[in-house]
Amino acid sequence: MSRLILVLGDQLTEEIAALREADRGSDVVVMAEVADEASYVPHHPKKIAFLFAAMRKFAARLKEDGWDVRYTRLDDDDNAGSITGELLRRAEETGASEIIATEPGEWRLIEALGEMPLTVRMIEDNRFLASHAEFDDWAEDRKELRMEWFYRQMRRKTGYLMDGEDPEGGKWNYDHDNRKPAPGDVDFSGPMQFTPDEVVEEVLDLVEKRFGDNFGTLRPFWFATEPGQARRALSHFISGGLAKFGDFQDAMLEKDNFLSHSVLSMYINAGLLDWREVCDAVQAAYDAGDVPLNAAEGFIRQIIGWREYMRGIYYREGPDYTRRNVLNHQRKLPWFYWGGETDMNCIAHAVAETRDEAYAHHIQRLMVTGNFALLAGIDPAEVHEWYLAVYADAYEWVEAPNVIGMSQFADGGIVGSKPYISSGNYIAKMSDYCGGCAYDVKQKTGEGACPFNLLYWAFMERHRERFEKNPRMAQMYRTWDRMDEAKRETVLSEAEDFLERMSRGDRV
Ligand code: FAD
Ligand code: DLZ
Ligand code: SF4
Repeated sequence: MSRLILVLGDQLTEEIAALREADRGSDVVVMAEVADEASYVPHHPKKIAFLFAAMRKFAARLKEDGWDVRYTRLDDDDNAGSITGELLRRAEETGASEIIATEPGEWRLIEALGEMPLTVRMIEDNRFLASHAEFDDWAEDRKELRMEWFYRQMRRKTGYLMDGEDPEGGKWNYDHDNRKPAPGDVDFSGPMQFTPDEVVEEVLDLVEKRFGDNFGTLRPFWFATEPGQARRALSHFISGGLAKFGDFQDAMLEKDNFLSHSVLSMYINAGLLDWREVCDAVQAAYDAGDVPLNAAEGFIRQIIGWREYMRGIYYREGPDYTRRNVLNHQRKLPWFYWGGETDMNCIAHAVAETRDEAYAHHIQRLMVTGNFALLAGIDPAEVHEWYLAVYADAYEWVEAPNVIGMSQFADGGIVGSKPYISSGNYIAKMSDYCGGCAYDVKQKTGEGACPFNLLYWAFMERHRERFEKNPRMAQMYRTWDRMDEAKRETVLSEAEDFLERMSRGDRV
């Protein structure tokens, strides 16, 4: 009897675990565009279009290769509306009683599959370097799960940038060389862009009709939607962007949305590119002498370090991770995250880029929108939903540890040893946003003072009990305590006033 092989929208590779277990002669592949997946958060239209187009093309390739693929389009009359509904419908149609699935990247779907009235065999996703067991082994009995130690293990395991037992160049991590402020301009032309073909155009029309009101601009649409294109985007980055990736990894420029970032995460996460292929290409560029060590190491660390580590945390911490809120932050996410107006140029710029591209680079996510949400005491569940919705690369397994853990410290310090907070100074140093801002980054209080400056100290004071003893924050508490008392009171009351005005919906 045939079995159903589930392939989800972010599992688009012939190498995916469930397909490797399947029998091309007798099993039936199930793929479905469904309303539930497209609307459990209001995804950016570009994200939906990217996945639907890539799914349709993948299904066509499988069919050409001789698979029996049952593909449901969003507007098909008999579309059951959910992944589990589609599986049930296909089970009835084919008489199959067993489903083979690759473990989904969100607990929500893992649980739904687990509750189905059919036998579901869930196989761990094989697209990662570290299995759950390996991560748990590493994490077991450690007091702190710091990424750096996990990363070193992954370097040894893969042999990337290794000189025998030692790291290439003598150091494991060149992060300190990767914090150069924004240059005047960058000579990388940005990610490779692709003209929509017929399949993509058809999907764009559908998405426009069904999701046109979601936050985010659909057209122009330039993403790769098949592996060959994604590979070309990778080569383009390796030859044009990688060399500068290290130096300007943390920089932000108003007129350049991408700087030297690869813009490959959406392709890697959806299965169009394999992490190994990406890292091999980086290692080869380094071996050929085309890129410096700090660039190659910085990039490889993001993939075999941060990316793998985040996944490990998500599955280890379990389904309640997205509801953690140790700082008890309750404020609603301000309207300007969804495109409302704000005078804060850094936020306005990061949100506009997010709206236009379904993309913002790491430091914009962490030190602009993330930093502000944390300083302003926004409910981390709302912050999490926003990030999950607006970025083309967002699935909970990678988004939640970045947001709940790294960015909002809502997990109490599992991912980070201290919260990622900064006043306006950091943004002024790393970007050119402050020059064009209605606020003055140098001003600490009074009319026109940068809100980050006020909120930074208000956050420190609000959470004194938790962070005062943190050795990495003690110096800042000493600076705050040395300030004149009247000034401290002014800072706190102006911060409070700012937050009240923001929550009332005034333009801030
Ligand atoms: P590059 O800067 O070129 O980095 C290279 C690759 O490294 C990326 O493609 C990605 O695969 C990997 N990578 C880098 N940093 C991380 C990280 N912290 N965690 C996991 N992988 C990483 N990444 C996602 O893939 N999906 C998300 O939903 C997501 N949400 C985030 C939310 C917040 C608040 C923060 C601070 C970070 C988030 N990240 C997320 C991580 C990172 O910002 C993105 O991976 C990166 O910006 C993608 O752009 P890029 O491909 O140009 O990356
Ligand atoms: C994100 C997404 C969207 C928008 N739509 C679909 C879909 O219609 N069908 C599908 O199989 N997958 C979709 N996805 C990706 C899933 O939401 C993703 O597989 C889970 O969140 C687990 O990572
Ligand atoms: Fe952002 Fe403050 Fe700079 Fe304005 S002055 S761009 S609010 S950091």
